[in-house]
Amino acid sequence: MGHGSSWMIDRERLHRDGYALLRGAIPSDWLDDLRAAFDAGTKPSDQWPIPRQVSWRHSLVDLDSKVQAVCRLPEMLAVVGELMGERFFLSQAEGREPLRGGGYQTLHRDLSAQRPGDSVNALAYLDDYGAENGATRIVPGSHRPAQGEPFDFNDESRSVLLTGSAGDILVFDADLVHAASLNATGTRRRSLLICYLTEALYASHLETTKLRSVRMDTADRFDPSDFAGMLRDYSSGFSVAGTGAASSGSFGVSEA
Ligand SMILES: O=C(O)CCC(=O)C(=O)O
Repeated sequence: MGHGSSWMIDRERLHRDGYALLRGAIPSDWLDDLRAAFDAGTKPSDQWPIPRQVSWRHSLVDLDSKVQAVCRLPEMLAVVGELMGERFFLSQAEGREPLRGGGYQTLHRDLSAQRPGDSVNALAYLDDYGAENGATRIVPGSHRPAQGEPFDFNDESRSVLLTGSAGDILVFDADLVHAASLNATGTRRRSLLICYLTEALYASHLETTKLRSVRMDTADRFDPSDFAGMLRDYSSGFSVAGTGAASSGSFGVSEA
């Protein structure tokens, strides 16, 4: 699995669902270094420019070379580019982990900035994740609500709990409804939250880098056409759990 593999993507499904779960996207021999970078970069809530939630561990990792490599994994950039549809840049990368007894979030959207699709986020999991340690819930297709149909963020009937392994990456449109869950056991669930924005948002990004503790160079530009050859239309072969836990299969993307 993972690095160097070719991935087949059902473009229509990606746009309809608003996310893809790339299983095993991070080369497994990177994971120890990534976990060490996460642990080394951990800072208490009150040492961030804007205090962070105390029920989470937050880590400053954006200068780490392996983290930077994850942010540039071609498979991920291909999916980001497909969702975005125009040139984009890496805006933020930080480490986050729900602590024992913490992590639970109400369903929410991270929100696009100026137009639907101009912001795409990714969660790169550094530990196995599931119902017991604060896995992410998502509501497929919730990123483009029909006009006049507000989403009830307390309604969990369409939410799907993702489960999977260290090395998976969830890529999602910033308007997709999602949330973290309670980490009841305290089993580690380190992740990297990675944000990409369209090039048009670069000036506003620069205005808030200090507040967001962004130290890395964000000058690189990525063009969807650079990754076009990596995605193929693929209309069958997906394994999708029904309602409830998505314990197997890939969503929107399948390894070739
Ligand atoms: O880590 C997760 O599972 C989701 C985190 C999230 O949605 C958030 O912090 O806004």
